[in-house]
Amino acid sequence: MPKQIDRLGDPVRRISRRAMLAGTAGAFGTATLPFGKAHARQQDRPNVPDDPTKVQGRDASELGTRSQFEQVRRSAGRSSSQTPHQDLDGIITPSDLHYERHHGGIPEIDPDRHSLLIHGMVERDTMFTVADLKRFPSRSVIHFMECSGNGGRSYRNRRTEDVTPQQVDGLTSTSEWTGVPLATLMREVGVDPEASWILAEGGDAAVMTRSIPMGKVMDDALIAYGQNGEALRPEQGYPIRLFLPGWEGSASVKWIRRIEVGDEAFMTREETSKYTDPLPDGTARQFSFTMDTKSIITFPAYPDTLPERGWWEMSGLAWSGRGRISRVEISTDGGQSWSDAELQGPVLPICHTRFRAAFNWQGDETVVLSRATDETGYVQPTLDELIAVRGIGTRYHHNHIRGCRIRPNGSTVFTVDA
Ligand SMILES: Nc1nc2c(c(=O)[nH]1)N[C@H]1C(S)=C(S)[C@@H](COP(=O)(O)O)O[C@H]1N2
Ligand SMILES: [Mo]
Repeated sequence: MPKQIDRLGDPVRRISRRAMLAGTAGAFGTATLPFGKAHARQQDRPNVPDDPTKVQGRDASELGTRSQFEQVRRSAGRSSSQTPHQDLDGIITPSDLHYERHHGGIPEIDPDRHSLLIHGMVERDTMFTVADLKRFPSRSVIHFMECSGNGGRSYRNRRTEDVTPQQVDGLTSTSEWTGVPLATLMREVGVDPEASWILAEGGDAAVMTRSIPMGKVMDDALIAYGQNGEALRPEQGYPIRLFLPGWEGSASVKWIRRIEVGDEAFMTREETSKYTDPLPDGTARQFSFTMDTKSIITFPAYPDTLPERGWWEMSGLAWSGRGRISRVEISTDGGQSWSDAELQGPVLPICHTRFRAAFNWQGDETVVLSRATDETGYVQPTLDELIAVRGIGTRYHHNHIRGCRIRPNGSTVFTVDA
């Protein structure tokens, strides 16, 4: 096996044979690495004992922390923050790195004073406290959630760019969500058989409101209070949020406080002025809830530099709002030919799925791309194919093929084109 992939998927921390023979490999690899990954530069690395077996280790503690060598961070603006996909393995996003998007800031909510009112076309208008909700049979599911604005900067601007996977596509994350199925609550309040939509309202300063069709409500909508085994983070909607598997993040109303049941869509500002896609023919795509199949390459990606030719292992994430990922293909010639990547288990429906593929970089200018297919047969489109049907005016649902250009000196830049 070529030496570059002897530490699979993590060539950054690879200890080179040359360095080992010369005795220059430190405890964390060679001094020439890392390439902008989330590891402190060699010179400002924390001090550790030369031989950890000769000193008593640190005591137990009430709250764990990451190794001081792991400097993973969201990239945060005022109203959103992005998951550092280039620094993560597997499929679960640590809760403190789950992306955030909020229109009115993160409210401070006392769970003992928070409740969910369900009213309208129901037999019994009912107010549920958070404690009431936790008495119902719970359900845990592992799903991605993605903001429909994710990837927008690569739709409007097709130049190759110095942007990381986090900066382009960091508005998607995967968690285990625990809560009570909304269908259970609907049966509890006696929903009118004629009802066809609900209005979901958040308890934040934005008072975010979205209309959700009854089919989704009764299918797999969740009133979630748990995230990755603990309470929701405040950023994710503490103490309760709506969670709609596979649908654009904006419909999963956080800090949910009210559900009104009706027989038509409520036409809130979030589905008229926003979250609606203008099409080239002057019409608009409204209630475009489902997140289409997409994949991103997380290694190699800007600012990675491949220090030498030979075998490298590409890695990335693929997901679909319609079900399981069935196939990911990679191209190393800008999309002229494709070959299957390996899907790394678990491969769950409506969930980030890790893929890997070895490729032999010969030192030429090379464009690597990934293309995902889901179990319904939907194939991730090229940017040209997407623009042909959606036009350039749309601000949402940018799931086109993307990847990176590797230059002859090994440096990389983001690209959507050959
Ligand atoms: N109450 C409320 N819910 C909200 C929002 C908001 O601003 N207020 N933002 C929405 C948007 S646009 C997205 S993409 C998701 C983001 O969820 P997250 O912050 O848990 O990742 O929440 C949605 N739910
Ligand atoms: Mo969003």
